[in-house]
Amino acid sequence: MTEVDLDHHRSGDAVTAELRADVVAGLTAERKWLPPKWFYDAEGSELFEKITQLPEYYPTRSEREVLAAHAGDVAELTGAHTLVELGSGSSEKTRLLLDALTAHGTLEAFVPLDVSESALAEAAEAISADYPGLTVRGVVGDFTQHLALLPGGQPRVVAFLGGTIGNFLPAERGAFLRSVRDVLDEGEWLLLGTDLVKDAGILERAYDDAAGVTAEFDKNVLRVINARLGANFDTDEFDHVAHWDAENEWIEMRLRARRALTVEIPGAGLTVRFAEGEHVRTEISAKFRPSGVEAELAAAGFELAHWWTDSQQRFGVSLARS
Ligand code: AVJ
Repeated sequence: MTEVDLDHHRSGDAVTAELRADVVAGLTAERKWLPPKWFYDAEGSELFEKITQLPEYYPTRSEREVLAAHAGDVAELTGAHTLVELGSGSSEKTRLLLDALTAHGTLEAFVPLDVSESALAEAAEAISADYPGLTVRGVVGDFTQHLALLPGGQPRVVAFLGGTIGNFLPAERGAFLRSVRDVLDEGEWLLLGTDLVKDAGILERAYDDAAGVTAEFDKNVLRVINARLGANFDTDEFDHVAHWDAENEWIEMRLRARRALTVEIPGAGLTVRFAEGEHVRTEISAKFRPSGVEAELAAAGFELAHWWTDSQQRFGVSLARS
């Protein structure tokens, strides 16, 4: 298979330092929390790929339905020369966009960006092999920090799919959309996937599947802390919880201590105590309403050009112009 060079925006030591800072901030807080980006080491990225195939986890299938129906529209409307994908993971659904943009004849470069080097390398190599003539430039990085130098000829489409924007808190969301707008020139595009508000049972099952894959994915953050910071979390001492917060309209994933525990995290210089039943918030996954998406895009300086949903109205995709 072809080797694709990846750009690295930070060293392994810098990543560990960042994890240390997040662990200190999150696990010494009154209400403990950890940022969801730490799920995605090689094993976590694989677990997420398994999640996307679970019967209960509809977002991937619903978004794929939208992209299958409208990738051609995206190609025609944007005439993109570069497709940038933030949080690209396996870039599996992205092939629908690459196919349409290739057929349209304008596409020159694909720039996937992800925190997981293993997922990125695999995706970049497979796509490079399958799309001869396409320049593939993978970037290992964090989409909240490494947007400044998005390479590639204009116009660019920045795709942020899967509903990952829902992992931000509302205030962070605005700042993030603004930061994307700031690196784009006028007339460039954002393609944004947003999971939609729906029945609480459907949502909770999507984040707490019967086979227990999401529970393993959730607990993977503890394995990452063990590996990078020499901690002694025992994942069997925690239960996975998926709670629909109807007021905030987000799913909250938590790890709940089964009993009172003390955990040593030498790499962060911490001893952390958990009361029985105490939880760590590991992810929020906000769900959206169409009017809210449009308003948030407008507040960040984007104009909504198109809004598409799947046949069951579960997932929305916006094409917005800067
Ligand atoms: C990859 C962030 C979109 O929030 O639905 C899946 C991650 N968490 N199951 C999501 C996830 C639990 C997922 N995103």
